[in-house]
Amino acid sequence: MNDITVVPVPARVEPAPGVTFVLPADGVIRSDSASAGAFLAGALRPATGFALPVVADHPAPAIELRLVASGADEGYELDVDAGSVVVRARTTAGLFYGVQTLLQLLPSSVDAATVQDGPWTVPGGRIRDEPRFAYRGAMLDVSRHFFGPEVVLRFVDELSRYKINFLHLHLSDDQGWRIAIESWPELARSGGATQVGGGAGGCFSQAEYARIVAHAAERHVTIVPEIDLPGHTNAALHAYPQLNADGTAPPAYTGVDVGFSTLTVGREATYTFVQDVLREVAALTPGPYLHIGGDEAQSTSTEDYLAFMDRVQPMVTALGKTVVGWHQIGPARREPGRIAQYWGHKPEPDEDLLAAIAQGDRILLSPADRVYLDMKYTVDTPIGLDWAGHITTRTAYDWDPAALLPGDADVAGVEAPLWTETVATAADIHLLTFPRLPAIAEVAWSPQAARDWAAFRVRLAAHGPRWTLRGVGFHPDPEVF
Ligand code: TNX
Repeated sequence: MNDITVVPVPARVEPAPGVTFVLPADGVIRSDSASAGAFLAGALRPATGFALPVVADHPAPAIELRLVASGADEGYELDVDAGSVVVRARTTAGLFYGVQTLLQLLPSSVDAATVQDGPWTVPGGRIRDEPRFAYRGAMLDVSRHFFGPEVVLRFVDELSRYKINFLHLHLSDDQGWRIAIESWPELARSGGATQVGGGAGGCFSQAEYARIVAHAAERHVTIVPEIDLPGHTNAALHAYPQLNADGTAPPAYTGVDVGFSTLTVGREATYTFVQDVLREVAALTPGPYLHIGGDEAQSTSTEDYLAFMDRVQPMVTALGKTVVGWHQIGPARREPGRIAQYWGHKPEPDEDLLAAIAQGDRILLSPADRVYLDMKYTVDTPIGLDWAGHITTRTAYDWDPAALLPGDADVAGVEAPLWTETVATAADIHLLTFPRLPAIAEVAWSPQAARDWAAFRVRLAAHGPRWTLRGVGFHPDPEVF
């Protein structure tokens, strides 16, 4: 295990020099979790061509997934000797992460979709691993450009390989509404019919959203839906004239400006609308969080903003969910457990962030100059923005989440947002996401003391061939490859 290329790097690795496990063609997987066993077998069968039956009981299994009584929430132990591989974890999430590590210990050809030559070797030794942060997230903006369920499912597959456990979907913005709401059907029909540049847009049906939630859950990824309020609401205002103070719907918006739209804080219709939307979205979402945006409400007065949030945040709590908002929500009276998502990029402390910290919010770190996946890598990147600077893979990797905020901040974790003003295709998503997202996954998962750029870039480079086998394009960052 000396030269293993696992990303994120495990907390502890003890190599057993000279010891190698070779997966036998007639190997059996014994698993205490049917889902974890099936997932592992499903990942191994295409490239190995082996049958790899999954059973609950076997005297000499090649690979064993064992649920045990102790261990961290998402932690696991992986023991590899000449005769067997054993993963031990207290939770099925832990088993899943052990399985992801095991897949990365096998030759990269294991990621091929068709049968390849072995031998299917795993270096001997022991790994003991657990995450640094409980929240390890990515965000996809499906509003500026719409991406259908298949693209999102593939995105989830890739995230989960790097032990990312939350996918935040930015489901509404000025340019498009992306989740069908049965009580307000024009949101999907008319609010969803546009996107940046004037394309046809689209909108998830509730069944499609539920399919994304279920597919993600199988990979231990929790969906965090965002309905951005009270700004970023032109698509809703366009769909429903009665949400507008003068009763007139604004035209659809296909540009990339921000800050021009707002719900009308003094109108009752606004709260009927918000309540209905949050109720339906909460009912479709098994995860604990409902993200209500709150950013860039530049057309809402401060007084109106606070009044709006005073009314809307308790709705989220009453629906049994925990409020998440962009850090501008900081001055608004908090609900229990609230998370404020920090997306600043300036060295000086942000007043809204400080208000959130002072109220005791948990802080989710999305510093725009480190983890905004929509920033260009360099001036030559063909798509992307640059308002927070250029972000090379090294910039995304080389920082410590504990050192970013004042010492009393309660850091929930790290999330990398991909805004899609300039992102129109799955290939565009891949270009901006790889290799930066795996770098950020390591920031969120691995202990700071186990991380170091020089070693990381070597491990990361080994993933290029795997992405190619899986049909994932990536930026060939010259500092890595
Ligand atoms: C800021 S980050 C925004 C988004 C844009 C993004 C582009 C945040 C909460 N708001 O509306 O898409 O910049 O990088």
